Amino acid sequence: MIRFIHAADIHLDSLMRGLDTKLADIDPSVFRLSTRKALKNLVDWAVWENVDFVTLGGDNYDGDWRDHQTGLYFVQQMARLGEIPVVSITGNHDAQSKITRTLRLPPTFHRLSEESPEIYQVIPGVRIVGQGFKNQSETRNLARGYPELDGGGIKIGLLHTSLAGGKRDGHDDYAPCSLDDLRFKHYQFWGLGHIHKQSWEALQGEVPILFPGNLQGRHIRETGPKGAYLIELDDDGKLISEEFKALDETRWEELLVEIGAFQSIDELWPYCEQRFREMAEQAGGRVLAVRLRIDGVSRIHKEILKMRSGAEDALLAEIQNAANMVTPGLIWVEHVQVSSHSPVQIGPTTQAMRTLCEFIQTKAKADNWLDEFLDMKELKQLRNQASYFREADQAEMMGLLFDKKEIEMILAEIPELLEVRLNTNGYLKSRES
Ligand SMILES: [Mn+2]
Repeated sequence: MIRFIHAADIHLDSLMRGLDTKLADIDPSVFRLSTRKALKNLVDWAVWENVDFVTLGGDNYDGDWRDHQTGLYFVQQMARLGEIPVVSITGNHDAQSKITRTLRLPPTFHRLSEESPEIYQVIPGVRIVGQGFKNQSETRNLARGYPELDGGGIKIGLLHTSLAGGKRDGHDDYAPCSLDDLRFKHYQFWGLGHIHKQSWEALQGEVPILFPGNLQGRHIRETGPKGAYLIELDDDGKLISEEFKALDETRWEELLVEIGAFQSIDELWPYCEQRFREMAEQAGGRVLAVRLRIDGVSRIHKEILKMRSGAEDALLAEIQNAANMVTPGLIWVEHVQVSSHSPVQIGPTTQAMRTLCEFIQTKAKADNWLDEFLDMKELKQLRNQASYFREADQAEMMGLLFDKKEIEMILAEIPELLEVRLNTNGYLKSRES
């Protein structure tokens, strides 16, 4: 039996975007350092479990190191693994051509070739096959070049890929391949990287193919627990067990608050408190970044809008206040999105705006104009320019403007913005009374 941990997309020292944690009274460095802490948690787990080896599916780094500290931290953690070997490949973020600084790694750390698929015997009876990215934009099907291996023993494939199907979850289409490309190599396990959402592409009764997801969520599109998998294979390479362990230090979550049943806005705050309490319990003491969405048809909708119409966002403050009451210093309310409505008996202006609102939301979601927009060559040119940003987080923020879900969210907020501004000017009020 062999036991190993597969992780990917560590993105060490990735900067988190838009950290405005003043209201939450949380030191932003808690978030900034969390990719480091998550890596430390991974190493602690591997040592505790005394695994046979660790595999890393690419994007160990978020980009070129700002200075040697990033590399020093990585090497230090690899050294803490002691005798446990590590086999790693490069991905688009840490492609060979991107990283300009180097540091010597422990002899137990092996980085597979970027030139061609390399076969590496990590421990007796176990061979790992993989090829890293030489350049960021790897559009070839790398998997196709992986060899079918003769002889006994366990064979594990490592690959950084978007699989088939083009852009997936907002990730670029790199080293595409089909599941069959992987299956037909007749390995016993495939450890992938690149897609930040964890998923088993194949599991029961098949060759297991795993995206472990990234090790640490870095923004609101990377919600929920993040971590790695402990895999046990028997001597024939058959999967005995798989265990996910959350290794993230901070966590991003979305919280939907339905206000339909509320008669008074005063009921909203204790309700939020209760929901925050549940979230904090599930997060096991981690610091949370929460994006809250208020939805439903309710009389309190107008009051909610009024609270955010001033120079300061009183709504955000009151919701942050609810979070602080149950979990001081643990929850940062990252954003409050309002998609609720007032009940119907309101005047023609509001009715017209609701029609507009529905139009925008339906179009944003139902039509494929967004896909067509995102597919335009002009936009692709802009997108390529984003990769020239020296700072990875700037490139990432730019990248979000090419993210379908993010655009949908921005569009969905237009009616709310209109309504807030009309309310501020007293326009709706005078027309309705
Ligand atoms: Mn990647």
